[in-house]
Amino acid sequence: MYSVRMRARRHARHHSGAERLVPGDAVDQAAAAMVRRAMNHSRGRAETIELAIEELDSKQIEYGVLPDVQTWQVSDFHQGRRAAANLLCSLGVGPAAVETAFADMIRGAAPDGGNMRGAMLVDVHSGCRLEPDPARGVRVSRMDLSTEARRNLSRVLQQQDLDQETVREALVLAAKVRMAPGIVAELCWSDDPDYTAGYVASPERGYIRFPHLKPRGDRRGGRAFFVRGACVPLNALLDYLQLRPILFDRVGHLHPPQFWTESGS
Ligand code: WAQ
Ligand code: MG
Repeated sequence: MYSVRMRARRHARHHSGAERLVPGDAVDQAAAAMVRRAMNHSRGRAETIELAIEELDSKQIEYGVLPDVQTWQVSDFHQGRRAAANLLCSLGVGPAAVETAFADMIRGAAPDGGNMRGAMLVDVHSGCRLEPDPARGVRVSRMDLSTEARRNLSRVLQQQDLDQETVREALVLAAKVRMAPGIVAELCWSDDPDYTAGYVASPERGYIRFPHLKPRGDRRGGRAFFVRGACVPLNALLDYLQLRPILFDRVGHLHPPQFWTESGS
């Protein structure tokens, strides 16, 4: 198996990235698809594109199952953010951590107000950011779907018109993150100006989507991984997220969408 990673920059900032785990005979295709994506992106055309292709020992590859998926319908991004914040609290993420994550992602989580290339790590209790480089963040890689799981996932997602690359990729990333040591939850919304949906994923409740977590046209997006910072050594967590290869060969359930109500659901 090979790890194929892409990162692109534009105007001296993070533009887009992608990561796959594919057999040797699919490397060229995967790389070409990534280049195509960076060149035809809703954020504009990339100015520099870097590809990294590495062979991995297939004995090291672990297998996993994707989370269950559910959409919580919300009327706008204000309501979406309230719903996501409530859910995070119910999962054990403390108020300071929820506050840090939302404030930073709304402002642009990198120190210059731009998007980070990766995710921030937020301590569930103190709300402090723990990632070593707050401009770069932590980039999760070396995860993908098996060929069969990709087919099954498409079939499942089609039932609710969700079979898009954005959704499939987010699910795979969230699936790896929720298996990480010390992770309580993840909050994400896209940096794509036309894509307003986001999610909260957790070991406990799976992948819960919100159709609106930001206003349309907003180019800011990001990810926050909420961690029990006192319980796991940071290096073990970083190694897991960046280096451990995981192939998801089983899909979870797709639950019917639900309307979120202010009183809590
Ligand atoms: N590792 C860590 N952080 C990442 C990674 C990664 N591999 N890829 C992206 N990020 C961070 C980075 O800060 C991006 O700016 C931000 O996440 C958003 O990335 O169910 O499209 O690829 O409808 O724009 C979620 C909803 C879509 C899907 C998420 O994220 C659904 C999305 P994007
Ligand atoms: Mg994006």
